[in-house]
Amino acid sequence: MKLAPVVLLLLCFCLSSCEGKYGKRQKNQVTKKYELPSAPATPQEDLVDAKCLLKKYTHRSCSKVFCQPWEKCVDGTCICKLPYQCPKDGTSVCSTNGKSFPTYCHLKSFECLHPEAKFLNNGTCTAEGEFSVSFSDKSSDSRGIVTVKLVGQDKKMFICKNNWGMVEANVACFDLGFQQGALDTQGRFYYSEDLQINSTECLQVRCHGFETSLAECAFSKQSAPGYRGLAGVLCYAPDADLPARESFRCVNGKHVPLARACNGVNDCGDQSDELCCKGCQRGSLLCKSGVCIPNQHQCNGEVDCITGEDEVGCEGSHVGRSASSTLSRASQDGLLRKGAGHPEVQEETEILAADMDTERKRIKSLLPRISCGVKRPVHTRRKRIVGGRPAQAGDFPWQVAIKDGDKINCGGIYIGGCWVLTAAHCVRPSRAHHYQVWTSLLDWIKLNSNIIVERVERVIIHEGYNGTTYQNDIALIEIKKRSSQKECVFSNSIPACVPWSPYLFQPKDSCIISGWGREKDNQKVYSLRWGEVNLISNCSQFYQNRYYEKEMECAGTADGSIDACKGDSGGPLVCVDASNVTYVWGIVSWGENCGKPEFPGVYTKVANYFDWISYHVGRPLISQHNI
Ligand code: 4AZ
Repeated sequence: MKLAPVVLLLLCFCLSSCEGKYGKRQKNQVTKKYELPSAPATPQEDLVDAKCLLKKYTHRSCSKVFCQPWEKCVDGTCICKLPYQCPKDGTSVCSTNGKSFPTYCHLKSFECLHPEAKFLNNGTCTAEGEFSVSFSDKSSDSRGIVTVKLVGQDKKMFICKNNWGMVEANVACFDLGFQQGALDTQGRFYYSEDLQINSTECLQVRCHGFETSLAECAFSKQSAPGYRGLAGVLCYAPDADLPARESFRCVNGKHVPLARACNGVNDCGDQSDELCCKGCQRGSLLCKSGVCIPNQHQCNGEVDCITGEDEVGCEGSHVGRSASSTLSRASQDGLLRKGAGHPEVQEETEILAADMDTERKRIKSLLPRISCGVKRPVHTRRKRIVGGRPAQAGDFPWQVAIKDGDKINCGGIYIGGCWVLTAAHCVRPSRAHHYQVWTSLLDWIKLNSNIIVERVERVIIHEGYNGTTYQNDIALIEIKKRSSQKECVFSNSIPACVPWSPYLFQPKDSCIISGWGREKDNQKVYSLRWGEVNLISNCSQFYQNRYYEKEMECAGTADGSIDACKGDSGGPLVCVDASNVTYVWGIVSWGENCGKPEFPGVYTKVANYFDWISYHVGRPLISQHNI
């Protein structure tokens, strides 16, 4: 596969006001600071979560968004994969600087590792007469009508205004070396005589936002509606005139009008205007994680919200899907196709370029995936802890019991491989050989036949565990392998997924606790019981100076009727996402009494310990996305 066919020219026809004002290839730009106004609040300001903005999230913050297939999520940031970590399967591509790569993933991985190399123009590949990409550096300014040139052809082509938005404009400016992308897609552009806008055709371009060159976007030819229908762009320069008020300061230093924050469009270029939202403007959808995505991304066959809800209930609706699949077929054929454009566009169109967005999705589908949090389809009779209900076989396939000598004193959660998660206050490394891990146990008076008893290899307690405050109340149990086996076989168990982001679930979400712990009146319980509790925000009000927001989670019911109690410790608080995937959101840790509404149960917030867990068990075992 070859990259798209363009030489991009940004032609500037300026009034005196823009002469010499904007530099190109801006690297470390210094910008004037326009902070969010403190008062009065505008409607857009109400949509933005100011506390969240302090965390400076961008398109590379994998607690808010998925990483690209050529990146992996490490410590909350998408970092570049090495090229060998890309799937091998694919077609070779020629980059904008003439370098040949075995696949598009290899190209993007290289570009991610060496962003400066894009402008070196040191390669030799030219995509063998089909389409190749190069870049003209004639322009010395930052605004103009965008034109592209097919390699091997003299004719310049214009971009249609139709479908030209900030996402495309940002890509055009990145292509030209403006690191902060575009300031605007509109503007008064002046047309030189020698531009010869007499073409009857323009190119409609469609980008996704991850591209750094227009050549990676999808192009289709359309009949041109005159020069007013042609796309222009004003690339962002640090001294661009913007009113100090009513502007949003992007993490990359660019300022965009506040009216464009939380509208689903990545105006900043680093997505920082869409990642800290309490609500979204019309035309966009609010993910539970506080991210606004464009409506077109809903039900497009690709999950955009880390919480998964944009692809739920999509049967029969295919918003935005048909366009990309049409383009993909064209690109895979390597053909110019007549009449196969976007369905909303009536004109006859001609597909010109390989569709790298489709290629990106294909690469994504080839990445290894782990299996966790999805139960086998058993017919569970919802037959119906403190106030809980009895569990049926297969209801909690991640639940284990930890036996110390004769007594079951704690629960645990199977997370895959040889690993069980529990509370630090449940176990001691020196007693490892005394422990047994029981799986599939339902009732420890009437033992079921499929119970498997495992011995313990070692116990790892969090180094920050404090037995007085219950901070970092988390531990890992490594199960002993059977002498004949290389792996641990938890044949009846299914691992719960380990949450990689604190934004996967929110206060008021309903989650489930399970265990063999005591009833409210301290009555002993022999069968596994479960109950539904809600995540509770602001738990310091119940446990002043004892509750640590970042490390702990509170959950309960308004009347306190359902709660964890003595003996449930170390067991799971699980939450299920929109795609029906179960996560171990908490570990039963502590609480004042049991079943009192003014004292909810306190849980270790597992998402806070993703990196600690992955350090011990290995990232590939628990990483659901982009290992
Ligand atoms: C315990 O002693 C315990 N109500 C666990 C959870 C709670 C209280 C006590 C929460 O293991």
